[in-house]
Order: sequence, then C-alpha cells, then structure tokens
Amino acid sequence: MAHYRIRRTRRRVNPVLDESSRLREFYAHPVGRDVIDKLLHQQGHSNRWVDNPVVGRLRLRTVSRLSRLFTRHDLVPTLLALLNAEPDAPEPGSGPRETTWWKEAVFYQIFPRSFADSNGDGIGDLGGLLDHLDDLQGLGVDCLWLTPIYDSPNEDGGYDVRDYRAVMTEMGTLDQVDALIAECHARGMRIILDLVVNHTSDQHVWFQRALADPDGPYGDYYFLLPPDPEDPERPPNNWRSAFSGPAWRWLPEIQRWVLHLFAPSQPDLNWENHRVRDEVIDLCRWWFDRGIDGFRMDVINFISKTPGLPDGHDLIGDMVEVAGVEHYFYGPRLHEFLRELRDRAFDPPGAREPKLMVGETPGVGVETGRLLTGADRGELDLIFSFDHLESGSHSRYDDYRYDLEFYKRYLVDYQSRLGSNDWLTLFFENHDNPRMISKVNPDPQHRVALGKLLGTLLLTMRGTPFLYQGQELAAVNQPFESLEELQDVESLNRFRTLVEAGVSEAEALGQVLTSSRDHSRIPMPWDSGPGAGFTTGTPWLAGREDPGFSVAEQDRDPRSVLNHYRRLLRLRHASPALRFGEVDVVDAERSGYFAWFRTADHERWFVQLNLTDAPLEVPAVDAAAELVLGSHESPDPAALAPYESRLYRWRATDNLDSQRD
Ligand code: TEU
Ligand code: CA
Repeated sequence: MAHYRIRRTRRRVNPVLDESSRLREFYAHPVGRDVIDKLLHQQGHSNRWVDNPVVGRLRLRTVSRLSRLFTRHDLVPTLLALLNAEPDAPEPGSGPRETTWWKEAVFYQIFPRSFADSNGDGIGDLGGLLDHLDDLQGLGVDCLWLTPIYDSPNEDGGYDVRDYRAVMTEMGTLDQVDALIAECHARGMRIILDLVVNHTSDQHVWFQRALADPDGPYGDYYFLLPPDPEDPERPPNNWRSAFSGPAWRWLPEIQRWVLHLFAPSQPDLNWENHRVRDEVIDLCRWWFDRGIDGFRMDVINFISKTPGLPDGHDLIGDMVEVAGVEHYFYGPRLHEFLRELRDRAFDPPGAREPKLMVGETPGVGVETGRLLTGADRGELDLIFSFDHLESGSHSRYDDYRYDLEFYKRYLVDYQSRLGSNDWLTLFFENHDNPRMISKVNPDPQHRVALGKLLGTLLLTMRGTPFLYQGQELAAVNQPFESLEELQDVESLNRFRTLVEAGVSEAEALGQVLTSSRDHSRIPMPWDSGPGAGFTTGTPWLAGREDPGFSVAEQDRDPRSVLNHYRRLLRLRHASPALRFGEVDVVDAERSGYFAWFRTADHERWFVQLNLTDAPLEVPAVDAAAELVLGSHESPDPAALAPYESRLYRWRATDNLDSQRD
C-alpha cells in the first residue's frame, strides 16, 4: 500500500514555534494566521492590532501569562501543538492561472427533498428534479450539486447514510440517477453528488457488523472505546456534538462508547483504518463509473483525529460550543488522507479528466484552505470556508443584521492573498443556514434589490459561485412561530439542550427560530397554485404563502430577481473577464460602497454596489461605459439607491488604458 504521508521532499517551511517565539511569528504561520483571525472575528475585533509592532513582539510565554490572568485559561500550548503539526506554507504559484471547468462553472445546490415532488407524497424526488432540468438549464447554471440521495433513515436530511450504493426509496431509483446524469451531460451540464464519509448512519451494515462483533474487523471501522474502569459513566473525553450534548453514545449491548461528532445515530468512521479508506475509495469509484463529475465532501476536514482523542481545551469549547474541535478540524493526517483519495479515486494515474473534489471544511480559514486546495498540493480543488457567514462577534443563533461591509473586507482580503495556485468559492446560502436576504435586512421593501445585489456580487466577482435553490427567487426566512413547525434535528436538539441547561423556553425558541436550517429547506415555490407547484400532496415541511415570488410569477416579470439572475448568468458565460479577469477594487476604504473592475484581454467591466439601506453618493462613471444591467430603473448617475447594484461594460473597441481610475 503506497503510503500517502506527506513526502518530505519539500523542506519544512514553517519554523517550529515554542513559548519563546513571538506573536508575529505565530501570526506568520498559516495555521496561526487562521486561528488568530478566527478568534478575533469571534470576539468582533479586527486583525489590525496584530500588525502593531509592540503586540507583534510579545513572546508567547507573555501571551500565556496574560491569557491565564484574564481568562484562567492558557491556549498557547494547545495552539502550538496545532501549528507545529503543519510544516508547509501555501505556495502562491508564479505561473498563469489554470482555467479548469470548475473555475468558470456556476454551481447550483439542490436539496432534493424540497425541490420538486413528482408522485404527490409531499417529498421532493428525482422524478421532480428531472421534470425541472429545463428550468435549470434556462437559468444558465453549469453544474448541479445534490445533497444526499442515498438510502438513509433521514435523521439528518440524508447525511446519515445507510447504503452508499442505493437511492433513498422516497427519492427514486438508481435508474433515475443514471437518467439525471445522462440528461445533464446531454445539456452540456455536469452533476456532483454529496460524499458523507466522516460518519455513517448507525443502520449502515458496517455499524451493524461492528455491534455484532466489536472486536471483529468492523469494530475498528468506528471509534468504539471501552469505559474507564475508574469512572465508567464518564465518556472517553469532553468532546461535544455539533448537534448538542456529548459526542459519545453509550452502547450497553457491547459495553462501549461510540464517537459521533453529529447526531448519536451518526457514528464517526475511523480513517486510521486503511479498510475504511479502501471502502470509501471503492464507493467513490462506483459513482464515478456511473458518470458523476465529482463530489462535495461533507465535513471532509474532520476525518483525521488527534491520536488518543485527547480532551478539548475548555476555552475553545466555551467559544465555539464544540469542545474538542481543535483535535479534528485540521487533523495530523488530513493532507495524507486527501492525497490518497485523489490519487486512488478522484484523479488516478491515466485518468481522462479528474473528478472534482469540493471540501466542506467548517473551521478552515484562508491559509489552511490554500494548503488544502493549492494546485500544487494534490488534495482538494475547492473548499467551503464558513468564516464569512456571520459578521461581527455573532453566531448563527443570534438575531442580528449581517453587515455586508464585513463580507466586502473579508473578500478583498481573501482575494489579495491568492496566487495562481489558488481559487475560492463564492456563496452566501446553503441547506445549513438561514436565507441571506433575511440576515442582512428582512424589511420587505428591500427584498428585490438585495436579491439582485447578492446575485450580482457572486456572479461578477472572481471565484466559483455556488447558488442555493431559491436564492435566484430572493427566497427569505420563514415566519416560524413554534417548534412544532420545525423538522431539523440540529434545531430540535438545540432547543431541548438549552432548556435543560436552564435557558427560558422563549429565549431557546428565539435562538432556534432565528437559526433553524429549516428556513432554507422550505419547498421550492414553482407557482402560486396549491402546494406552490412543489407537490399535489402535503409537503413534508410547510412554507408560508409568498405571493409574487414563485418561479412562474417571476418568469413573467422582466424586472424579477429570477430574470436578473438569468441575465447575470448569460453575461458571465459570454465574458472571459467576468470569469477569469483580475479584480481591482476601488475606494475599498469607503464603508457601504463596494465597487470593482474586472479586466481581461479587451474586456472591462465595472460593478457598483450600495451595501446599505440608505442612498449613497457615487462618482460619475466614465461616459464610455455602458450600463449593461442595473437593479433599478432610471438610475441616478450621482447616487445609488439603497442596495442598488449596477454592472457597466466598456465596449471592446474602447481604449481601456484611458479608463483606469
Ligand atoms: O454540515 C457540517 C456543519 O458544520 C454544519 O452542520 C454546521 O455545524 C451547522 O449546521 C451550520 O453551519 C454538514 C452538512 O452540511 C450538514 O447538513 C450535516 O448535518 C452535517 O454535515 C453532518 O453530516
Ligand atoms: Ca415524492
């Protein structure tokens, strides 16, 4: 078995740090940079103060003393261990940027259960998806991403897989998957599925065999640990589940604890066991043989855990709620496991075209993301980092107004750090988060403008845009009023855990209604008729009436958000500059104003966004520029209306040099 340990052909780039190292050395380390940026972001602070020469000279032992003084905790040893496990720094690359299909494609994420129901059982299915492929092709997206459609007990939206090679009964059949793949390819579109291999369902046959014989070969597929004879009631460590409660479930029938970073019915796979890796590689190949173009890889950065599964640091646990996360969000063998997956399954020697690897990587930041996706790394192609999804010191559970100025500064900084080896994803929504319009400003008067602004931002910025079903319709959160309206395991567990911890039911309900993943899992509104055209039956999750925002109603309205997305996608497809052009941000320091040039060959575009709910004075744009697409009719050349977005283009014949600001 070829080993995929990181070939130390490259010398260690990062110095080994210790308590005598200075804070600026810590911040110069790729993991250190991401960790400090995240901690500062959590606390709502800018990372500018780390550039302060006095602060940067602080030795880590001094930081330890200060940390113990103010927080009774000392994070430094824990963080030093994390940093010193990463010898590499991102290679920016000096050659031209590679132009692969997934860099210019626009992806469209589908939560099939809520997309279209073809048999009236109230559950979206593959038949419904096949019925709407023309709509998706008409929208102009290039690659579909389906969240899990595999056989599953569905305790977590299909992210608890019972059989990777079978389709969930209510979703349809393997023949329909084959038809979907063929239909996408026939339309010049692609399709990726969702690879959930950090864990399985506890009904998977591997887990059933592990229960039957915990000391047999399948026992080592999972983390099954015997109780501590001194304290059998105490789980093996203090790790917490992302879905509330301990990350350990006691199995009395076999007298073992089993690790589950998510629901108790989602036991983690033990990737240290090469048989597990062989199984995953085999199932990937099985799906590639059916013709899919790659996978979105669920929490793929969690697959490598610190050996011995040590306790997590209390302070980190308090800050991010999931104690123990430092021992698995960027584990010691992560790079190695990813290289093995690419080498043996996604891009094996002699492959005609590599299969796409999009890692979902909660907790990964800009620098660690570059180490996971750099063209020179042989690991992932793209990642989803979630650092931008909450602004200020807020968490998803806070009812607050997201500040788009934060996203602008985040994106400008991110773009500035990327070299030709790097690329990034651009997204605001998915099936795990509330709707972005509602996070920014729920006032209905701004809904259409905001919907167009967010689409313009994602589809004219450099990177690979991922749109989530309904975003093109300016979908907003649901006015949920009670727990009974919710289905999401994460929301229901959180409510129960909060109340058990003494939080008032009203406060717990407030947190859960604000953040529930059900907001983004409401059925797609295809028309304004009964069942919104989603189903002829009773939908599995009920959405509110939303007059004027169904596909059919927006299809007929030339000024609709849907038609704005269609135009944006057409312009992007026709323009190399909007896909690969350099980004030149102008007036970056001007709060509330986000404007940039995209330039390539003989094309130049200029994008102007008003990130605020108030009018914004703007400099006149060169008369040679044509306003190709604007969110508002009769725009005022001297001011942008609230959340107004504009897209200008210089005609290719113009002498572009004279246009530079
Ligand atoms: O999400 C992982 C993850 O980090 C999110 O669950 C996150 O903790 C929170 O829900 C939103 O930020 C992936 C899938 O996207 C999610 O639907 C699954 O529930 C989870 O993994 C377990 O498979
Ligand atoms: Ca159905």
